[in-house]
Amino acid sequence: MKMKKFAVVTGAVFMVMLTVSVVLSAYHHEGENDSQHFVAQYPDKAGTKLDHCALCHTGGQYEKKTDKWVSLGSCQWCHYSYGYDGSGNIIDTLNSYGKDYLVNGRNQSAIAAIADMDSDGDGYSNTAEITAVRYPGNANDDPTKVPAPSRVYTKAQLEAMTQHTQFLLMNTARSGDFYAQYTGVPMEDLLKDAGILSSASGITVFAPDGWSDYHPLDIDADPELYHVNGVYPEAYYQYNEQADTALNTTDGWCDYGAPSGAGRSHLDSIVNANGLKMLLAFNREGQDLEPGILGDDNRLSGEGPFRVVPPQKTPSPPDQSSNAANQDVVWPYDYDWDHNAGSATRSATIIRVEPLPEGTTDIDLLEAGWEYVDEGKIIVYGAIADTNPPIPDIKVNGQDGPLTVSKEDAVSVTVELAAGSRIGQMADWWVAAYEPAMGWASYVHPMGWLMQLTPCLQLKLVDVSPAVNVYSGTLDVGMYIFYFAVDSNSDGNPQGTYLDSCTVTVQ
Ligand SMILES: [Ca+2]
Ligand SMILES: [Ca+2]
Ligand SMILES: [Ca+2]
Ligand SMILES: [Ca+2]
Repeated sequence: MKMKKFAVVTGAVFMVMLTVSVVLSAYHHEGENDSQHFVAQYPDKAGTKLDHCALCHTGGQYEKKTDKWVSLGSCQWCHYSYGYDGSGNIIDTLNSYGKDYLVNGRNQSAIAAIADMDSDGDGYSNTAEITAVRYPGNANDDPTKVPAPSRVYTKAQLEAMTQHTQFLLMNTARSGDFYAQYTGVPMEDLLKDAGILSSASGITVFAPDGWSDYHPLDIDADPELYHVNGVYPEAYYQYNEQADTALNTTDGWCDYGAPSGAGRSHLDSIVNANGLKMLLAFNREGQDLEPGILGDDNRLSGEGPFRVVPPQKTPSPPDQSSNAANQDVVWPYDYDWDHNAGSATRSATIIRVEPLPEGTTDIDLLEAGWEYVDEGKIIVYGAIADTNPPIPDIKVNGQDGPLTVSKEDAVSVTVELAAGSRIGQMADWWVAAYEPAMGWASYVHPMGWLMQLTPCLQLKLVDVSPAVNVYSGTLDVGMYIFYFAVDSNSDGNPQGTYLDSCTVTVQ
């Protein structure tokens, strides 16, 4: 089974009940009481990221082809491994918290009974994690991490950016195909605007119906992975009367009726200024994309306000739907043809830039966001610039340095920290000095100065203000560099992720 098929497969067992008015929680299955049990026990956690399948269900990977693994979020993984017909084993989809809940009776009492356990073994009790809105069944999420940097874009902001328009084939595997002209912002440009980090490797796009799709930044050999950066191959317009739904109403499969297709003939070159790109589109044929709505049948109708539009990596004609009975046609369904529309996420509201920076966790919006569909917003988070990073400040005698003092002069070293976005993140704290003849010395709380490089503290980051004195006295002749740094981890090794220094020459 291929990942792209989840977009269109729906079934009776996993009917999803959603209302547009529900802001964040939004993904509860009809006839299922587990979320109610959780919210009854933790009423203030309604609508948070914990009020979601991912509380008890795990994500997973499946081998799409030899040595090619595809990662799925909790919703897709459950549907993949349990199946829409419920033929799989539901227990395989549970995380450690979900298993504890099941074993203890799968009711509200079970939620209470497992409160003091540490289901995922990350050192924090289930209650401590839930209180901090961290997943009790995911050891990679815990109260010592802070939400990753994020940036919300409104439609007006995107429209103010340099726009790109392209005409292309949207080839589906099992629905109808069509040619269309989309306008939007190239995904590559949007990520640059968000301050994408050099450590980033790809993005995962989420829609509020639980759909997600991964895109690497750079071109990948896997034909189903559509890359973010650069241009895609140019294509020819592929017209055939048998395929044309306007002429063949019985089993035609391609809609050639878009205004942007007028006047084109079979095998005409499709020319797009600046080429074909992965687009975050908000406009089709000059019209705003129609916002997505989830129908009673669990089908998303509409594609807006934002849709990811990846061109074909290997241009092909539109092929017949795999569902069509009549495959004796000019372009029958071909599994190996490029079905780019299957990775064209509709109603995208969240773009996670992978991997999350060290010390951070998912923001409290994952796999949610109907509100954003209504408001015309999209959030980009993860490996992007932090606009509010920690700012350590070290001063000698009230100065940032460099400065020169006499060996008879009293020297006072003070530190101050604005924790910024990392407030609450567990960190190594470093207060250290280096002098070539002396080597390293560290201020280690509460002992004082030691002649080695040792963390001052391992503690969650907090604001330190007003400044705290860490050294008072004279210094021998030499050239000292005093450092104050905090890390994005607490591994006991110095990274100096956020660092300030002050140089003092003692004569
Ligand atoms: Ca835990
Ligand atoms: Ca955890
Ligand atoms: Ca097709
Ligand atoms: Ca460290």
